[in-house]
Amino acid sequence: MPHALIALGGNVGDVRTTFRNAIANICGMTQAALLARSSDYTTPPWGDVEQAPFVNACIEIDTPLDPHALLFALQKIEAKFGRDRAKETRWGPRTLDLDLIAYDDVSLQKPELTLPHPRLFERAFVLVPLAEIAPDRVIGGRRVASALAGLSTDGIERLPDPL
Ligand code: A4P
Ligand code: MG
Repeated sequence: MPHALIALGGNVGDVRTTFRNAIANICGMTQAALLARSSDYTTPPWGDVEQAPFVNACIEIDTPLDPHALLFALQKIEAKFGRDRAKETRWGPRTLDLDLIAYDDVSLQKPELTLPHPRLFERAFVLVPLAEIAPDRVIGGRRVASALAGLSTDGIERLPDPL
């Protein structure tokens, strides 16, 4: 089955509990098996908006859904966990953001779905958890661990595993 890498982020509410429940929903709604899950990390907010620190993590799944159907399912899950795009600003606070980072070696350049994720290599908050589960994966011609080596990871800290 195809493999997909998904980045999770959030900075409103009990984000780590949201992640746990959202991952269960992802597996249920996309008929996916969870192949890997990174630790959770606290990360300084990225972008122009003044806001609380984020929690970020990454997972790898295999799923029979095609990329568009998978993204649609991820957006439904975001909404289920309180995300309301109509009320938020771009790069602003949110309960749950699910970004599709890569889907096998598929390359797509559509506004509603760009693969691999277009801003992946600018973002240590994605690459740090990704490098924990897939350091040697080559995405868009770049090895994850090498791409991370070129970015600052200041302020990013691994959170202890929950009991
Ligand atoms: N879209 C296109 N390609 C993709 C893809 N590969 N995966 C489209 C997911 N979505 C994709 O997304 C906007 C549109 O992108 C969607 O309609 C989708 O069809 P969105 O999730 O509604 O908007 P967004 O999340 O505000 O935009 P974006 O660019 O995903 O923003 P970010 O950067 O994810 O923004 N700082 C830290 N430390 N950690 C964070 O997680 N997150 C943000 C949020 C800002 N700062 C952060 C973090
Ligand atoms: Mg997003």
